[in-house]
Amino acid sequence: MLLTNLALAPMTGGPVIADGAVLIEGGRIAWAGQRADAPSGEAADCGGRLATPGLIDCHTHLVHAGNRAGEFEKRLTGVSYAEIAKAGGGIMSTVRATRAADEAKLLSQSRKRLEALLDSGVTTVEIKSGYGLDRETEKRMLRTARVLGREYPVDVVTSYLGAHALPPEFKDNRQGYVDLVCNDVMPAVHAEGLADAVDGFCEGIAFSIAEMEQVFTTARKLRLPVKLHAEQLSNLGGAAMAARFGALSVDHIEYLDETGIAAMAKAGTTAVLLPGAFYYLREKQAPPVAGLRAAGVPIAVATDLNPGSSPVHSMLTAMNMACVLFSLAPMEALMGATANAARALGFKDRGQIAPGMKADLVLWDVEHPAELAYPLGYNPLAAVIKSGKLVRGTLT
Ligand code: DI6
Ligand code: FE
Repeated sequence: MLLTNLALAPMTGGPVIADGAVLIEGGRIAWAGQRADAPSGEAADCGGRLATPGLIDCHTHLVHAGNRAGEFEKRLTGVSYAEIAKAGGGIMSTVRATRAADEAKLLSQSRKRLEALLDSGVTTVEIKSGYGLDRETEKRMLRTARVLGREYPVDVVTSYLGAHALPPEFKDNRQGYVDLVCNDVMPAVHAEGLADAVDGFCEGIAFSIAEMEQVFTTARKLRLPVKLHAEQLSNLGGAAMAARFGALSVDHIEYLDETGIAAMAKAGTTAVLLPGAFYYLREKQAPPVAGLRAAGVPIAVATDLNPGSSPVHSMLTAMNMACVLFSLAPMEALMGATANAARALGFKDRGQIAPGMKADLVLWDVEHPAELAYPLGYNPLAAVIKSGKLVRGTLT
């Protein structure tokens, strides 16, 4: 299939191609470039729309049960996210709801969230566990994520986030829980092929550096790549520790310092910015974007779609927030939602419009890519091509 008469944002480092064409063969991009140079053959006219790589949301907690709008009301009266967590709300409130939900209920609630996310042009999504904290519920969450990947035209990659919060049954036995994560649940989800990576939350209200090191050491033994929620509310040095384990990404990083940036640059770790959480928690300290740029650390952007700190269901919204709140350039935000998000997930076969890449493309009714990150609540999506197949909209 040859697509012509489209502007191309290839996200390969090259410029936007005003009058481009893309040849798709066998679910892959066979050729991309100026229309004048296109191979001959039957062509579909795309009406001058802009084509970007399919968007990649590299950090979500979209499989969960329940709702935390009540906490939103509390936070608006001045109670902090950390205070709510300490009082047994926050993540634990979603853990209770998720433990109580069977697979059918988890699926039906999660489908609606995924459908919203797909409306924003997402063709690959990462989904974490972490609201079960016991073996069976963690497995149920990850199984649900796998089912969603079969039901919808999207590639789902999963992360086991056992080290998300300390479950109440281990309240006086932190090491007992870390042992459960390392010796029981992680090997179990790995054995069933349910986890593509291992994640953790390194924070005063969650797990320490020493605890996360144990989790990552086990992940390394199982050859599972790691990533970390770090330096979100304070600077514990989690980013540098994760970089020592060759982490794919370190996420949030509002409080990241120069040492952490240097460690990430050296390890080739991607920085994942989650402006939705920053927005909802009304954080004051923005991540060190200038330092990341200067050190050459790739910057990705994700929704962090979760019921507490970031009920954001659109990659376009996350891109907008990354521009407005963190001063990313619109093209940087798009890079963060495509090529750099692919890196954050360890993919080399997507996130760019280039020969050999998966043919995951979105066509937009815009003239320039900056228009994608500019409006809020407006969706210029015109068509989605997933693995070479038109799965939404029309080509012209
Ligand atoms: N950081 C986050 O942004 C999510 N988890 C985490 O470790 C939020 C989880 C929640 O509030 O439910
Ligand atoms: Fe998160």
